[in-house]
Amino acid sequence: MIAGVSILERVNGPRPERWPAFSSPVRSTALTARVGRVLGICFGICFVTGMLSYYQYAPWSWLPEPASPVWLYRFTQGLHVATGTATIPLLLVKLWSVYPNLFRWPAVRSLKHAAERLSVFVLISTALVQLTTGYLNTLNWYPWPWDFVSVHRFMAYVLIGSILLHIGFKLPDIKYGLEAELATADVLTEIPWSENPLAHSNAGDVPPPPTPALSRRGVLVAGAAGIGAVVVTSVGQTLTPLEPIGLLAVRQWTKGPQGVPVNKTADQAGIIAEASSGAWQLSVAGRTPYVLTLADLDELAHAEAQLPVTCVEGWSVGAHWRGIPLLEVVRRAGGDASSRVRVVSLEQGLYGNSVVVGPQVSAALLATHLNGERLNLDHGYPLRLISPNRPGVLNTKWLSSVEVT
Ligand SMILES: Nc1nc2c(c(=O)[nH]1)N[C@H]1C(S)=C(S)[C@@H](COP(=O)(O)O)O[C@H]1N2
Ligand SMILES: [Mo]
Repeated sequence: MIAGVSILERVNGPRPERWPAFSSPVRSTALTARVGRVLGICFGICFVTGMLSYYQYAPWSWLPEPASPVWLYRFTQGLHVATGTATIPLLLVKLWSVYPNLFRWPAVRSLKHAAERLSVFVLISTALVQLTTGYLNTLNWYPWPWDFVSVHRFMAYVLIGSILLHIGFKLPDIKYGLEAELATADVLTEIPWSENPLAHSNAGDVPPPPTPALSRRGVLVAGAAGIGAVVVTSVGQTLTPLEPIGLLAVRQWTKGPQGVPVNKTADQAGIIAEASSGAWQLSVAGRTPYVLTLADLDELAHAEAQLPVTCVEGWSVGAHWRGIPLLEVVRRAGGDASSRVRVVSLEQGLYGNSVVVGPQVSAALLATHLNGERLNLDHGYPLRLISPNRPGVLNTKWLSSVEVT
């Protein structure tokens, strides 16, 4: 204490007029800053992996996505969904650690403070919407009228911008909080609050109740356990050995034909009659157009590959494929490895076609067999595209034609 000014007042400035009437000894800048650091890292990973995923939908022509390592997208998208899921409980802990600030009075103390509050408001509201809708998306549930993909992307920019602003505003607090040691409640009750440098509480310098409570470490451990539980029970949808405990894993390899989950069934796509017809043909357009019949497929399907199916929604599973190298089909049409190839499904609409360029042209298969069996109708019988290091949504099922340009 220097002339009646507490450490807190020196760090925080003079006391506001009214303080919240509740507090917890566990809340502190030290806790908030540590949780915030992990949260920031998760948001960062989620943002970068999300942008990588968007890139797959519209790569620049001079920078097509590489075909190897084949598992790269599986890794980045699994990470995207796992960090996004972990962020939900993390954000709740972070909000809990600071929410008494909402009740401080006066609510706005300066122009800078008003700007800071506004950026926090944007940050929290965007984060809550982004995380909830993102999580519902992994459940394959879209209970809203807007286009998920573009809104998710737009909100990601707003979110990352407001996070950077928030970090900028809070830099002194962050620095202080990370340098301050995490104390236990016992320590806090032994030292008079006003003299305890660790008592730099976000809730204001209200003395904590003198009762022993959960320690700050306890909060961290409980938070980590909660996050761990959420992640471990959902990540089985991509880390397949964890599938048996995948309580929150929506798609599981054991719950689909041929050991691979199905996103859209042949019935849902409305193509059962056409796809299972004996008169099915693949028409190949190019300098030398031709058609392939069911019998031709059997003759040509000699290539094998181990390639994962990776859904943007976060599930993925490794699979063994047999089929015709796409490049062979392209060459026969007069194209080569530098051709631009459009693969079209019997199913019309959003996911009914996929463009293959760059290294993918030489790496992709037109698959007839999955895990040792002829393709199940739900997996794209009689012929589907399967390409490495790409979102599942680009691996069109139930092909009807291939266009080589
Ligand atoms: N024609 C067509 N192909 C499609 C889809 C689709 O809806 N229609 N879904 C895609 C999506 S989102 C994924 S994740 C993969 C999943 O393949 P699977 O259903 O064989 O597991 O198929 C892709 N191919
Ligand atoms: Mo998907």
